[in-house]
Amino acid sequence: MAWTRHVRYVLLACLLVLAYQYLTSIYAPAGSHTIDYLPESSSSDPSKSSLPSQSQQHQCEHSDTTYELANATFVMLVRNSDLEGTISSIRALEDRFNSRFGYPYVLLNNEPFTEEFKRRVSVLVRSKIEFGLIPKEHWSQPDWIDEENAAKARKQMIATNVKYGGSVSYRNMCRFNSGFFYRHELLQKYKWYWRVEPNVKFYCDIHLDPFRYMEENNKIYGFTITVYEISATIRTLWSIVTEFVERYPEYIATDNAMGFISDDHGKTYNRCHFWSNFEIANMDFWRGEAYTAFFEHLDSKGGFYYERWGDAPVHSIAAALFLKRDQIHFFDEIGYQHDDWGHCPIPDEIWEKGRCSCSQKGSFDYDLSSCKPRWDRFVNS
Ligand SMILES: Nc1nc2c(ncn2[C@@H]2O[C@H](COP(=O)(O)OP(=O)(O)OP(=O)(O)O)[C@@H](O)[C@H]2O)c(=O)[nH]1
Ligand SMILES: [Mg+2]
Repeated sequence: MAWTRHVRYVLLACLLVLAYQYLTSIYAPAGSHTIDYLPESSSSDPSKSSLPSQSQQHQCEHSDTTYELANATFVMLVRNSDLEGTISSIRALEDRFNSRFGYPYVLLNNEPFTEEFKRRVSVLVRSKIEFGLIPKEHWSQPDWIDEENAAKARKQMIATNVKYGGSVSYRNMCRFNSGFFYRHELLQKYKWYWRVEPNVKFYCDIHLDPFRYMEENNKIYGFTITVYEISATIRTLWSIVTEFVERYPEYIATDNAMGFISDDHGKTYNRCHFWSNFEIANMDFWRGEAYTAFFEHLDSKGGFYYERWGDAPVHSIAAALFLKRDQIHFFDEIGYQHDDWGHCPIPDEIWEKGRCSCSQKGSFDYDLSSCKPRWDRFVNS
């Protein structure tokens, strides 16, 4: 009868679909990852990508699609006491981006993570999550630092109310983020990272895979917020950078972004830096010859302890000097909040496409403390 033939065809079709899914799951290439639906950046031109249409989503729910993830991970440096803030950041990131992609996480701590911490965080994500301990030598004031001088600087910063001015552990953290995180054994297998802090917010759906975007567009360093550094924390930093530039002119990129961080062709630093609590970047840049020499030069001067150099100006100055200006990328579509300052996309089409929950009027971009207007002038110059 016609209907039994019809049933046979349907069964045969189902069998073929199952066999296909089985074979593709076995032969998926290393580094590729099966996800619920095809992220837009699988198109050859990521700038033209858009959310899959309802019909694509529907179709993809029924047929697995393999998507090649970048060689990338999230990195979080956190304490056991940051548990709730860590959960909140990961939850936001998963909701707005990663539940559709499945990038892994590496969490680092200068003390062993508790079992409770690992359990509460691991349950949040389907992707791989690893917990690492930072070696002591990457997280301590070196012996050759003159403690008397360092203590004097801390005392003075306390007296003048410099944020974290009296803290040695904050200085260890800044030095670690400047010169060591990318050397951690758990990060060796990765090229790209996205730095995430506890208690940050992500306001918009992130449709485009930022890692793939960076890779496919020859970008090295990505940011969302740029601000002025507190002068008291970097008194001698620029003169030491200038010394480096004079000694190693070969590391300075042609067509670099010096014009963004200096208003007088390098004579002085205007204190603009990319806020490093959010960073999407290529770790091979930090691992490379120019930055390695740069970090060693800075570290040898002791300013992480005699002053309070932050990893943000250190990274930003390096990116501005050793990269071509168009290798630095502003992620307008990533609505993001850290403490009191947040970036909300100003262009309506980006804000609407991201279904952003932030107020465009409240965006830090055009605040007096923001360097974004300078960045805009620089890129349009
Ligand atoms: N494991 C560990 N992580 C730390 C320590 N101090 C800071 N961190 C982490 O380092 C990052 C930066 O520290 P924050 O205290 O947020 O510093 P900040 O962003 O300059 O300042 P805030 O405005 O307070 O956020 C965060 O991811 C912290 O969780 C520490 O002593 N141990
Ligand atoms: Mg912070």
